[in-house]
Formats: sequence, structure tokens, C-alpha cells
Amino acid sequence: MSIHRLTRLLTGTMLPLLFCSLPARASVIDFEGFTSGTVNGQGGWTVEDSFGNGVTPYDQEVMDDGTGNTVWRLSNAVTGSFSNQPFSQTAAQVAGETGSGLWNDFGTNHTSPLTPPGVGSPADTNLFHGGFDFRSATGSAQADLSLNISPSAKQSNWRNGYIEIVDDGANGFDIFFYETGTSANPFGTSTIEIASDLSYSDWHSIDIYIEFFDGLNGGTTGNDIVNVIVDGVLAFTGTSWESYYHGSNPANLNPGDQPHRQAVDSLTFRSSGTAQASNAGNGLFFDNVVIDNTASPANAVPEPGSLTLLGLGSLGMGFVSRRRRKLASEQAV
Ligand SMILES: [Ca+2]
Ligand SMILES: [Ca+2]
Ligand SMILES: [Ca+2]
Repeated sequence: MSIHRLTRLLTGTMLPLLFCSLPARASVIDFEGFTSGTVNGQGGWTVEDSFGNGVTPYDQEVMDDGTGNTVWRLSNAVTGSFSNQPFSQTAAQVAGETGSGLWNDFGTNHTSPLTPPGVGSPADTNLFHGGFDFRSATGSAQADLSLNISPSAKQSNWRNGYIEIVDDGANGFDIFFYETGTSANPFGTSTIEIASDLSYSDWHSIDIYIEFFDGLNGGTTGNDIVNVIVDGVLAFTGTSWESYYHGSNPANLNPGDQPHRQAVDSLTFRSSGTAQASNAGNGLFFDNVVIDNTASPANAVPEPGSLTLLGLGSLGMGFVSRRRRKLASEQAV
């Protein structure tokens, strides 16, 4: 397990146990105890669509990574559209702006699909945190491997952010963020490389934090703050896809339409675009998938004194290091 993931597990689970005034809301899936084969139906994960849009046989499975560690593997040997892609467990809380809700609502327990899909489960926090570890399933390059991960409502077509892990076949993985523009031209900014050449053989960690703020900047650009942390380092600060939703449905007139404001409760791990059959059986290993809608970069890192209580001196060095990094408070675009 990466040191960065361990720190998140500590902040998300152990500290609340130590300080009982804090609710333990972090959900962490390490796949231990899962049955080999499809992850669908295990630990709250789904690789299906409960709204009748069919099932795609993605190249994914729970398996041993060769070290006795159970992981989940996904490649882009099979690609598909949206709502039947793999989705993680859900958060205990729904994250979004005031008045937003989950599209394709799975109810307050996130398990009962609303048919037909609509808006429900109103947001009860403005903070979203989704994170995971990953590495190459082969430990080496896989040309044309590309997978994307988005904060989403469970089995929803409607994402609210986008991270892409790409292998260009040279020197390691490259990480991209899809930034939005104005409500009139929501995808005007497009993809931005936020990290490059991460080794194939090592485990890496990515964390996506969203802090939702009501409305847009002057009715045009997103004011939500999205911080992406790669291997414990703030790699990029951008915004959510809210300008797209405002721009694509400005009047929000039809009850059946997707709303302006998209709340999220999970991560989707999406295999899309041109299928790369040569990656069958390979792709990425994922582990330690965290959904925790109680933390943001500003409050996720405990004071060094907390670590003294834990007696974890070496980890304390890491925490101090992270604390010294100044997190951007303004959008990068
Ligand atoms: Ca594991
Ligand atoms: Ca590369
Ligand atoms: Ca906003």
C-alpha cells in the first residue's frame, strides 16, 4: 500500500475512531475478501445498468496481484458508453451544491434505482473526496491503454469531473484532467496534462477533492474547486463540469432533463473510446478505493500532533511534508 493511501486510510477511519466526536463516514474498499471474477455486486460495486441499458462485458476482474494482495483489474480491451460502466461503492453522504441531487437516484441508501432515472437524494455536503491506488497490471508499458475516472452519481451518465490515465507506451503513465470552460463553450479548455511518466511498476495514488459552491462565476464559469492530488502532491486545481450542465440545459424546464446541478456519490472507472484488444487480461490494478465526503484538502491532513498520539513517527514526516505544500485556493483557469 502506498504511503499516501495509508495516510488517507488513517485520516478517514482511524482518527474518527480515536476521536469519537467525529463520525466515521469514510468508505474504503481494498477488495480483500472479494470473490475472484467480476466485481459486480461486491462491496457496493456495480458493472451493470439497473435502468435497462444492457450489460457490456468489460475486461475487469477481482484477482490476486501476485503478492497475496487482492486488487481489481480493468483494461480497455472492451469499451462502452456510460451508465453500465464500473462504479465504485457510494459515499455515506451525497456531495453537491445546495439543491442538487443524484441523477439516476439510488435512494437514500444508494441501492434502489429510481425508474425512470431522475433526480433524488439531495446533497447533504458540499465536499467530495474519491481516491484510489493504481499500477500497471503487467508492470510494464501497454501501448494505447487509456482509462478515465469520474466523480459521478451511481450508474449515471452525468459525471462531474474527469481524470484520464494514459499510457503512450513511453516512460510511464501520463495523467490528464478534463477542464471545462464557460457555459457557452463548456469544453473550451479541454484536456490538461497534470502528471507525466509515472512508473509502470510502482503503485501510485490519485485523489480527487471537490468543494462545491452554489452557482457559477457570473453565470458563466464554474466556481466549484476541484483539487487533484497525485502521489500525495497537489497536481492540479480546476473546476467541476457545472458550466457544461448549465450551458446544455440553461432553462432546466423539463422535469425529465438532467438538472443544472449534479451531485455525486461515487467514482466511475470508465473504459471508453477505441477498444484495444491487445490489452485483454492486462490494464491497471486498482486498490484501496476511498469515498469520503467529509474531507477536503484544507481539512484532510491532520495536525502533526495527532500523529504523535498514533505513535507513527515515519508517517508523521509524511504528514508534515504534505502540510507544507500550499494548496491553491483559486482556480487555475
Ligand atoms: Ca487489496
Ligand atoms: Ca508516458
Ligand atoms: Ca458551483
